[in-house]
Amino acid sequence: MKPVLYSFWRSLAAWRVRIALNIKKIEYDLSVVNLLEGDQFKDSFTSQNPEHSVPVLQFEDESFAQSIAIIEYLDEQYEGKPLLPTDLKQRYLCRRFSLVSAADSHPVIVPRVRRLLAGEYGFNETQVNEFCRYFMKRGCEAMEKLLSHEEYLTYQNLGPYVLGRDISMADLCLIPHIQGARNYGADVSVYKRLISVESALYENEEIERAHPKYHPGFEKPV
Ligand SMILES: N[C@@H](CCC(=O)N[C@@H](CS)C(=O)NCC(=O)O)C(=O)O
Repeated sequence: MKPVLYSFWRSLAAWRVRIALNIKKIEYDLSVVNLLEGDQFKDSFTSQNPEHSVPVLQFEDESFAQSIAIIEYLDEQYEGKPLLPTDLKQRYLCRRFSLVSAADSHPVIVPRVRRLLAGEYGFNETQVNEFCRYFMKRGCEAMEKLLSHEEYLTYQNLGPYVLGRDISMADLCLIPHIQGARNYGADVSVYKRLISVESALYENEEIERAHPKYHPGFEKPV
């Protein structure tokens, strides 16, 4: 039986996991959780994830949540292309880069934060979008700078991805982050290193296929 990924087209965290599943060649079914219509609060979903968030990856009677934890689980459980490097220093660099988006920028732009800003603190739509753009740009700036640090440059010189020759979890975090920044109106063309890695990544079918434009319910961001 195929696993089921609970996902939403706009979710950056679910996007990371779709790429991971594609790279590991794990076939899955998609179940759409419409975060803008409050599907994450339905009892049927809350029993899967009390955090009311996607992604959730369900294997028969076991459910997994938290994109980074899921990616690491898939990497340890499944053969095929690795999602994290085996070298310990490189693994650290991979996690460090990933967490710039997954731990420090993305968590403050999710629907629950946007709802709180608008509902409790009186932010209008423009202010909410400015807030999100600020944090997504901060993430881009940090990632761009990291890529020019010597420890990342050593690997960058070997290939087109964050850690050189092989796609890793760091790339799985970079792809959604850049698009998320664009969605909030950030001019990402200034992040030359990020854009160069992003272009190289989209040449891979596993990456292209995970794009939200192929996700049921996709709406082009305005
Ligand atoms: N740290 C979590 C973040 C999960 C998360 O917040 N997902 C967002 C979509 S990207 C969500 O479902 N939000 C629902 C809400 O905020 O109401 C992960 O990486 O999986």
